[in-house]
Amino acid sequence: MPDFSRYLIDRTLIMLSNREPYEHRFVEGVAGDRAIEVRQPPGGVVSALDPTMQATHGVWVAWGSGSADQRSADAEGRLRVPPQTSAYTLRRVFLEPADVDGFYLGFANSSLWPLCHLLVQHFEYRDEYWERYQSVNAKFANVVVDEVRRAEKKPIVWIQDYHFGLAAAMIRDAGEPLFVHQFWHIPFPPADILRLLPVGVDEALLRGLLGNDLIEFHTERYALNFLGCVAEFIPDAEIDSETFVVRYEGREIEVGVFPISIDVERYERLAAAPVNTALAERLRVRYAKNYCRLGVGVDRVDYTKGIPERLRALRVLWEQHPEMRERFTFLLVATPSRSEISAYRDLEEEMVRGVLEINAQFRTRTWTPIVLIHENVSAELLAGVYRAADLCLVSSLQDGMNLVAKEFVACQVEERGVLVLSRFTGAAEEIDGAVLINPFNLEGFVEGIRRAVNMSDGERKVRMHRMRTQLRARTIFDWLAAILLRTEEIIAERARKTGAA
Ligand code: ADQ
Repeated sequence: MPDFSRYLIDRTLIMLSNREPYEHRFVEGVAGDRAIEVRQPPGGVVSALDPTMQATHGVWVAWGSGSADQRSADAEGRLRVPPQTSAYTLRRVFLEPADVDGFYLGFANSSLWPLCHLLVQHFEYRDEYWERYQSVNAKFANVVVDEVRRAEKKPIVWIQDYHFGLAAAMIRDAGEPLFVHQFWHIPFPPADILRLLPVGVDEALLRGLLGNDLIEFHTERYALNFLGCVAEFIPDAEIDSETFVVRYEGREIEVGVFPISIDVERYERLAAAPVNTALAERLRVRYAKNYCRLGVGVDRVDYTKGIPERLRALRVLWEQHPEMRERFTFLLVATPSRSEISAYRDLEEEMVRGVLEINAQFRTRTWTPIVLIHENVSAELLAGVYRAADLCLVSSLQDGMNLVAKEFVACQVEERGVLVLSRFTGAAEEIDGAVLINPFNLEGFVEGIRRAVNMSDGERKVRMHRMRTQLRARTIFDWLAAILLRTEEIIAERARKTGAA
């Protein structure tokens, strides 16, 4: 990991995200008493940003979602983390159940999430959602402004994701001198989709984002979509399409492309650990014996991930190509997600039903086509699963980046696996060496799986080796360094300009 303390030397970094880096929960003790447990929620982004915060001693503002979060913080929701080293401040913001419903489950995940993924059939809008999104954004923005005022050094605010589309402008309105930037982790939709929001809501969201000095996306496609939306809805903004700079309210806002990645070394290390060498061996003995190939899929159960489409392709594969029966087993590791939303519950049911039906249709005495592990498994275990696999199926209908694809590549220490990757992921625009598929094109998808199953050992190795070399050159720490460097450059360029003026 690079030394991040060389960035932000004379700055205080104030991070804003919905998920917090440390969560306190009440757990049942052995004697039936209640104990408090602290844990770091899983996910690559938090685990990459946490060391940066530790190195730069900033403040992280986030929703205090754990059952013992309030108990573990002071009256203002502040505490020092990580528990062992107290390197930086976590400032928790507590939400009412109605806030969680309207802001998080409502506008963020039932309105914006489907729109950004172009899956308009799941789009649901209510005024109540929008009102809560505004009030919760204002609540977080006020807390950030409070931290800005307390900061010992000049503040840089870094906002994560689509939960806080309005926060940048709200923070700027407080009038403090600061630099604000925001990473948008999911796709950004074209104007024709954004306008499914009521008139005025689309515009308010864009004006909120234009409160930033820099807005970061994974791919140029999303950056161009954002600029297209600004061109259509914000007549008083002027766009320089060469430099991706927007001039608005007397300021310049830069739109940048920074594809996210993973902690490659960590996944390589996990995959190569003796315990995973043994696990991969056991999985292969069990599911990939006698020339049988093992495929894997690893997903949060979300309608953007194309799980029913993948199951349909597998069914057709085994139906139309009987020689694939007993030659190819698929391990599906799927963790439930956002189960409060009915579309997600329906999808869980559809997935489980689909697996049962396929297994009933094709199972033999010695072979089960699909093995479903229906839970959240540890990164350690995932690494073993990725290592054991001959192919990984990523079938997202739309996906900002897709970290599963990169994790699979990192864990393929024997360079045997084939990545079958939806062309609608950000990863597909970056990774060179995958078998690209379109999950909406059933025949093409089936053909892609067949190609991966039948691919020669030589071609597998060449492709995987190429992907691994690319991935090592672009880790999550390179992503982070590129963003921190660009913010420093913009700040320096501005200082020069104002100095010259
Ligand atoms: P997500 O939609 O959550 O993130 P993704 O990039 O696929 O999507 O990451 C999912 C993470 O969850 C991976 O680290 C994976 O290992 C883990 N995971 C999935 N299923 C799991 C299981 N059953 N058990 C344990 N862990 C599991 C959003 C955007 C993405 C973007 C990321 C980062 O939607 O497009 O890549 O942010 O910017």
